[in-house]
Amino acid sequence: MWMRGGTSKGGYFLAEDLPVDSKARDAFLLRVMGSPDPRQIDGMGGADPLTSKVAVVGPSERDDADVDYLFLQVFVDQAIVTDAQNCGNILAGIGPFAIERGLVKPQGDETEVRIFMKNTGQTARARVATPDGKVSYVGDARIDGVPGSSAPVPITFEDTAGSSCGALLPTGNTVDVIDGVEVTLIDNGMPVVVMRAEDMGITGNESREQLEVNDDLRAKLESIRLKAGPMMNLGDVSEKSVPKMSMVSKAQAGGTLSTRTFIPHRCHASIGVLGAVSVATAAVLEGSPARAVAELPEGQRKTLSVEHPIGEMTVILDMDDSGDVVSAAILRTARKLFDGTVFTHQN
Ligand code: NQM
Repeated sequence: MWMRGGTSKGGYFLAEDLPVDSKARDAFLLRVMGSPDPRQIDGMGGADPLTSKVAVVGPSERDDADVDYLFLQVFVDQAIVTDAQNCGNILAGIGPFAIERGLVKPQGDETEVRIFMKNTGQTARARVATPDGKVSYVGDARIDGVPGSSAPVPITFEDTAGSSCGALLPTGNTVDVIDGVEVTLIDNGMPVVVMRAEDMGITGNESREQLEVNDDLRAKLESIRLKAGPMMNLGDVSEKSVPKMSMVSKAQAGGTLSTRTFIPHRCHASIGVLGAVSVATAAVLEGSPARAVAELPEGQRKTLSVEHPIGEMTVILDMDDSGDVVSAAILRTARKLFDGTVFTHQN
């Protein structure tokens, strides 16, 4: 099934339909997407990392989950398929897909689907509109980066700290300095290097297109990223799509702060879901580069508006008495686009 999940798009497969051997599976998925090729002309991919994504879904054997979800990023212009990152946007389609495929039975007007995210070993809870016992994609929820409105898919994360790096702050520090730039190396669901835009020589108001042609910036970001990888317990990240690189500045539209994020070699059209959760979490850490530019609301439940090139993403953080983030929630939407057979004509 081809679905839009949040601001991403990709192929959703039942685990049982894919080769068990990961080499064979990856070769199959490269053919499906038409990679490696910058245009992905011989496949389903949309010539953008945000539209070259795959979800593998199956029933879960865990007591705390209904389905298991493995996310795979299929690189556009390299023959790489990686499970080294999770994806919170594609996650938005998992609940609807699981119900459509009969893995979860609809329960009344709204069905909760508990999803075990295999990439990071953590769980998310998604609520899916199921009036009349069927998934509905129609509704009033709007998210920036997607035209029109759809049924809401609220998603809650409770245990995302240290998803890939082993700890929220893998170096134990709120601030590290790499190549002379102050950074927060953080993982609240997605490993992200958070730094001030001005320290990278940009204002933070630039468009995706302007940033993507800034070769000097790209080189500086990649140098920091390759050094950050081992510091974040991610090892050599030269062929990985993490950590993401998020440059923050003061909000420009009344939000909490503004972001421009490389994922990691293309600039994100907006920002990833778990990427935004990690940046929002960095913004509440006293002394961090993100805290310095953020306008934070009061209270233990904080609604943070993370601005990005084409709008904002709202992240709701619940904090405990000591100021630690205990859960995060976001609103996404998803839409079934196509259900059918994909051909690979593989020799
Ligand atoms: O951070 C893009 C996206 C993502 C990932 C990326 C995501 C997340 O927007 O949870 O959703 O950072 O590669 O789909």
